[in-house]
Amino acid sequence: MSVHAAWLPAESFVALGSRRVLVHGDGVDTVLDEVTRACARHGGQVRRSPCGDADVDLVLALRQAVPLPVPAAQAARQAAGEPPGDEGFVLTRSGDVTVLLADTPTGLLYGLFHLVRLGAAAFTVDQPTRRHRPALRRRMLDHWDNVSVHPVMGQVERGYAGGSIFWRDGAARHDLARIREYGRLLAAVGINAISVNNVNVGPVEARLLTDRLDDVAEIADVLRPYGIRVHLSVTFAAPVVLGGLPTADPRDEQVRAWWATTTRQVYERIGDFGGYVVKADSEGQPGPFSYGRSHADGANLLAEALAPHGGVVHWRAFVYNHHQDWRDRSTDRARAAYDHFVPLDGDFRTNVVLQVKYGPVDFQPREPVSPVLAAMPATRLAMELQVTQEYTGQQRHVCYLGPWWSELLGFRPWQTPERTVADVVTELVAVSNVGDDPFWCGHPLAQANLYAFGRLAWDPRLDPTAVLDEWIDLTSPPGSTGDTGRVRATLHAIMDDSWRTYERYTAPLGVGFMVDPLRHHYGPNVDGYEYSRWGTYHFADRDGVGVDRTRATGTGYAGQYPPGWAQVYESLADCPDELLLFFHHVPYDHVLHSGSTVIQHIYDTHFTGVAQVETMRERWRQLAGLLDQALFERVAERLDEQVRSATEWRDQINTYFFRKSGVPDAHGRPIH
Ligand code: BDP
Repeated sequence: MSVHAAWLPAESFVALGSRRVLVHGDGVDTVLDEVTRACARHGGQVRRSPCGDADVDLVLALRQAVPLPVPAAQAARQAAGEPPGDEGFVLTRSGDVTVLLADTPTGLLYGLFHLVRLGAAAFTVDQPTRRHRPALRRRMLDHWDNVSVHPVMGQVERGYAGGSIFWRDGAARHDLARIREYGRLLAAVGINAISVNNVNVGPVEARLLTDRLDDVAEIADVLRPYGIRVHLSVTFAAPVVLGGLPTADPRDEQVRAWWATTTRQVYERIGDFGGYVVKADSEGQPGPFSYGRSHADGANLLAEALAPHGGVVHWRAFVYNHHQDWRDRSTDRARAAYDHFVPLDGDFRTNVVLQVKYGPVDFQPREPVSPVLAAMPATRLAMELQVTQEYTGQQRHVCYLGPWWSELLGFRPWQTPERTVADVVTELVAVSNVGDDPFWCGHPLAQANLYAFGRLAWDPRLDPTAVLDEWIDLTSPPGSTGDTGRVRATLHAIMDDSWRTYERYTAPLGVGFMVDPLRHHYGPNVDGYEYSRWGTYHFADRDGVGVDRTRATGTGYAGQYPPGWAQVYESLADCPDELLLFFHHVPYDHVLHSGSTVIQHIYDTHFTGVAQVETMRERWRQLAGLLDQALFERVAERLDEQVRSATEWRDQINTYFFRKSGVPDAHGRPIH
């Protein structure tokens, strides 16, 4: 089976490729290559300036390049005003000419893909001069790809789309065509950084920093033309495991010298290398705690080595004790990131980016926004999302996450209209969902999550439903053969609300987890983590369920928020229903804002959730014959599994809570 074009099939270039296009400026080879291919296919003409002929439909030009050959482009330059910046572009249309100006080749490439999104409208509708710029400066994907196959986690940790596109069985794949195609897809949604190996760094992966650096350089060379910089996950113990030093203590002079030299060598090979990603003192990874040092000491050590070369260190805030005593209720994993990092605010060097998971626990389908994001004004912050669907159905379930991310980005920590999470963070990072699967993401519809991540990182205020529409339009959808109106309506009906549907049939009211540890977080196991040391509990008994995180009687976690939210979350009367069990332990007959009791809500949402998945499957079946057959079958088969799995969730959750509470369903549906 060939690799699917995802959101850049040749057809999406029709409007652009059938015009007379002038490309102007130096170093714009990627744009030129895209335009040349599009025109060759769709009958247009490409010109490269300088050329005397001003008779064109579209000008793509670097703003500073002189002379601008076409009067319309000169006028556009005058009208453009302030420079669009490193990655921005200015689009305008006057008379019969569409003009796109940028300051850099990458800005021009982003502009070109913007034109592809606009399609025919870019050439028919008068566009007022408009400057486009990304809201966030770095938009990054972390690949949790192992070079060597990990005995438990496989080639890609939490990967559900086949093997890695970079590595196979301990070596680089050198599949440069595939990596190039990936670079195109990412550039088309504005992603400008990737990290190419797992945050849990094994012995082979550690060597990417030193004797295996050529493999990283090869990837960087292929992605550079698409404006993407490559980063590496490194182990904090590198000076010991690679350098043969007796210690990795951040205050040790030899350790500092080792990082400085090693980093210099990286930059000699990869001049635009992005920097390091570090998971330290977390889930068994080494870190500064072993030497009695703080995470600021640890992060600053690497930042100091990277600073002369313009690199950054992404230091992950996912630090907690995974050997807790479940019987001791005074510890709470949700508190950990704040407790570890907030006291260090102001101590990090300016090229440290603290990478904070969106919620305080671990990529759950519903969690409150991490309070760390509102508590470190003197630190550069990135919010970390999970595009790979570890806890949201593992790319066997349809779960469009755009609405969830949009909610997280729009959260207002101080309850004032002007400052959202998107205003506080300087970047957005996500764990990738891509593998060597022909549809890229295992589930063809999971491509929409990758697409939405990039688009929301570029502009967090975009409406996620409109973003989905863009994706449908550009993919048409992947492999569709006709009746796009019907296909579009059906995809919206299936996907728009699919995250909330997933939430309905899984763990209720924000309590989280309840996933099966043995099946790697897939499917239900209500008590799967209840008596383990990982620190994710629901405390269900015959009287009630939920975690008391109030200051008065619970773990005090709610007190980590600015006063407004602390009050809302602590108050049983005000706490939003969807987070009730995250913050409170309540009896089963507690009445929600919705008017339902907790127990009846559990039953109702689980029955509704499954019915909705059955409807999704029905809707999909009605598209038979309208889509590429392989794609149709892939989705159909996954929807069968989603129905099976959702039913399993419903039955286990409902039965569990019926047996604990003894309260029957008000509507008499079968629960055993
Ligand atoms: C957890 C995953 C684990 C990751 C960890 C992390 O289960 O595989 O290593 O996150 O973010 O959710 O480091």
